[in-house]
Amino acid sequence: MIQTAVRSLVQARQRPLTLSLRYASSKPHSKVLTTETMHPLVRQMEYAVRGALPIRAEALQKELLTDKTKGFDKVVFCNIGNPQQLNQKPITFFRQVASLAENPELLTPSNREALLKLYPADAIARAEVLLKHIGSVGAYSHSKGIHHIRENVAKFIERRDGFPAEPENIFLTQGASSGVQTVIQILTQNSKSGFMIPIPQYPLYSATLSLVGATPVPYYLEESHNWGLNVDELKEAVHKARADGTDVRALVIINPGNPTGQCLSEENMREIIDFCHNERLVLLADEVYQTNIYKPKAAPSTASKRFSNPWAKKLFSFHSISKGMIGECGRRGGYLECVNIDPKVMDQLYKIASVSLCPNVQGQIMVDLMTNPPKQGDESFEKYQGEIDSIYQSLIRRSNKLAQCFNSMENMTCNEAEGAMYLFPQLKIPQKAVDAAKEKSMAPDTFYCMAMLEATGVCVIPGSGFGQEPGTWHFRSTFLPEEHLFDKFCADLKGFHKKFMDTYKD
Ligand code: DCS
Repeated sequence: MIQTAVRSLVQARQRPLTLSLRYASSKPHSKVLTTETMHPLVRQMEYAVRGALPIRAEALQKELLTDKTKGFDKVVFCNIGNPQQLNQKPITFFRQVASLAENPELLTPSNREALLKLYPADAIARAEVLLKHIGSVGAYSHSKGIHHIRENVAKFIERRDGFPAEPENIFLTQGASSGVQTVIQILTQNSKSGFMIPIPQYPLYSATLSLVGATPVPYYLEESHNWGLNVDELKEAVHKARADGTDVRALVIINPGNPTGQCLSEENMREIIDFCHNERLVLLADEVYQTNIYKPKAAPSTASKRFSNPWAKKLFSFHSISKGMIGECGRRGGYLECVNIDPKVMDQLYKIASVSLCPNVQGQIMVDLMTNPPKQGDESFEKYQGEIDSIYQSLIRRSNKLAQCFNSMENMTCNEAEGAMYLFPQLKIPQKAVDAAKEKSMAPDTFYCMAMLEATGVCVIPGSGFGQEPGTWHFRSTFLPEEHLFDKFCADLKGFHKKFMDTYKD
């Protein structure tokens, strides 16, 4: 009796399974997910920093394990601003605190004597304070990020700009990228929603706009004025787009610029704020390179001026642990500050942040350290400051050296970097090379960069990935290869360039 009941129960449970199997087998070749049936906006999206060139570079890296005949033994990834990939050393104090937070066992009183032989007392104290507020780094935090760290970010903004900032208006994010993506998402009402973006631009913007189906409204930076931003160009771009029916609602400013490296003067910044106010635009200020400033247009006292409260009217500003002298790209930390944003929209932002639960906690710890580093008089201050200065000075030397190298080449001109981590030289590509590129169905700048990669192992990104004036050709290279390898790096680029130009001479 019991056996019969069990059998009929089992049969009842099996029935839907048998049915679904039969259904699946009646359509053996129809795949549910193909590139034809996937989301078309995802398929169309492009992101050059990890596009065709880096994909070939990764394959090349594998080939180099067995093929020793290429004339170089490694790929140099200058396609991405990823300093620690090219052996930049992490800031010691930051890693000390992070490692203690990761392994709180080390902080137990019985270990203290041994611990003090390995860690300075201020790193131990910082880790203890952080853990008091965090609990465990393995736990979800508040969706906006740990309140104590947001307080430290607010104090940092206040010290930097001289105006109060509100921890409640700050969201800690997974790098600046996720903050940018969220803000673009909430500003996009429909496909007519327009975002002014610089050309050239960092393709996070074009990629995200194409993902959400919004309309990019390009404005061009002036290469002949060291990639400066002319407000008349902004006015022309917004009026033209509105006349074409685009609902332009935001302006993206990248300062210092990527890929162009320019720094805005304070006067320029004020003009931009007035422009946003007059045109009813929300300002998206991407300031991830705010400490990578080498030759600012502004006087030194105002060079550190950032878009902030109460200067800017409606503003989202982004910062990151990936850049500066920190370069902790892989930890994915950053913050988004919202200034004068409607409280109900802030609630919606909080709702979106909650869907992802929280930014990763180790990234949040790095944001704490970036915004609240050792101070004068602290045990770790000198070492910290020494490490920051040494990376900073080396970046200046390397950027100058690479700019000189590019400017010494035939058919190439390059503006010096006022900031950031990149150079964006312009190339005159001979007609023969343009024809050869066409035969391979490549843009001429991609053809040049591919030839450089195959000849030297150096991976850079063609200008078409960032946008450029039609008819001009560029590429972007970081100046992050290690300083002791830099002369060889420059010599390899020069050698390649000469051969390329000789091969395709008109
Ligand atoms: N904004 C700008 C201007 C950037 O250059 C980058 C990264 C980001 C935001 C996002 O960085 P995080 O998400 O890591 O904070 N720059 C990419 C680039 O061009 N090279 O490296 C990464």
